[in-house]
Amino acid sequence: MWRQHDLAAAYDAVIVGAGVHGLATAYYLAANHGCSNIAVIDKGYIGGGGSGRNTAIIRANYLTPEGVRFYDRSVKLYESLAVDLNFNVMFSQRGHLTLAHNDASLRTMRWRAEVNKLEGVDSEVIGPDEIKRLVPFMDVSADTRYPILGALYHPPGGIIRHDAVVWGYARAADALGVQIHQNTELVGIETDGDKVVAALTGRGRLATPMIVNCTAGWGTLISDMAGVPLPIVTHPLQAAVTEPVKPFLGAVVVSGTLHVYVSQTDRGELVFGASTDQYTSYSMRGSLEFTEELAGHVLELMPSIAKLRVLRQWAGLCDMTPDFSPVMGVTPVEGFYLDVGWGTYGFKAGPVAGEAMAELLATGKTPEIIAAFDLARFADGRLVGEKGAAAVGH
Ligand code: PYC
Repeated sequence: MWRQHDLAAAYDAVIVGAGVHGLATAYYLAANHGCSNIAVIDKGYIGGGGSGRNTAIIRANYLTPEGVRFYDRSVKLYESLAVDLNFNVMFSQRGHLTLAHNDASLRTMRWRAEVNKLEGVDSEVIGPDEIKRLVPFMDVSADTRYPILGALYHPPGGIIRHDAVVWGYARAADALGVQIHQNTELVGIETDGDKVVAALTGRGRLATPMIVNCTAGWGTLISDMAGVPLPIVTHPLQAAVTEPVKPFLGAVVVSGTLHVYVSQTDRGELVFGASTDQYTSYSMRGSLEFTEELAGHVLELMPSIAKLRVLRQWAGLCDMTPDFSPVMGVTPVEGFYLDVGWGTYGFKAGPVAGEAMAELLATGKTPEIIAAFDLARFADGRLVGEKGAAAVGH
């Protein structure tokens, strides 16, 4: 799939983080701009961080025009990814439903639907009868504790095989000459004045004029190495998967009120997630509290699966920004670039983030599609508030 290399003394760019963001950036640098003297380094293994831990939901039904345009480009890239990478990424656009159980969330769904439509994204608010047609087992009657008043329905949304995405990018980037170095930890960033000159790794010094921070969880620690503090706090987000059962759940179903989202994999397992853990931590362990709370919420939504057994649970790390939008682009340190702060949205943005970061590195110009996500917005008061588009309670 990809080769092992000795570390070279110098690279045109060093990308930190071999998840979907880092590998996609490397791939598009090589594929779109002919730059392949690039090292992607990771302290662990390919896709071992957020890329292997998310619940693989892809969607573009965001709240702000900037967010909708950005994630829609990602959905489009995902749609052609299997062909582009010659690797089956199993993208299943089975539709995405965000349930509203009260007037306030129905209003937000209407708002999102209108912004989506204005940006050419297929989303609409539907009522209980239509929800029942799409998800027949769902109790849409008025007798439940949290009656379902409607939902934001987003037909292009769905799920993907997240490991395949990471492996596909790694394989394609490798074939174009990019070097991937696993078990290679960044331990420092050498600067000359305000300019990057080298990435210092546990395995040696890599001379380079460009370093891209494509990490999740450790985004702030890497940026601190360059002297660029970030307004980010890190929270674990847990998820769980059940034993497989016959296919019965077509769409992805999200309920912000009940703090639960669920989809059924092609193997028949139900993949569940809930809210981020309330404490900041770098822990990626599951907890009993989470499973108990999740089970309570799930049973409010789907009482009929009470006997289903949980196979395993895990956690990933979410770098939360004040406005729930990422931090992308240049920094005050020349040659140090950011692709961080993904909160709970990172995996779905991988392709568009990679494409845009590659363009920035290759041309020196910030692409319009990421201009709103710059670091300077926090000082300037230009926040891009995406909290209302979260699947996850916070
Ligand atoms: O934004 O769809 C989402 C999501 C689901 C789980 C975490 N984020």
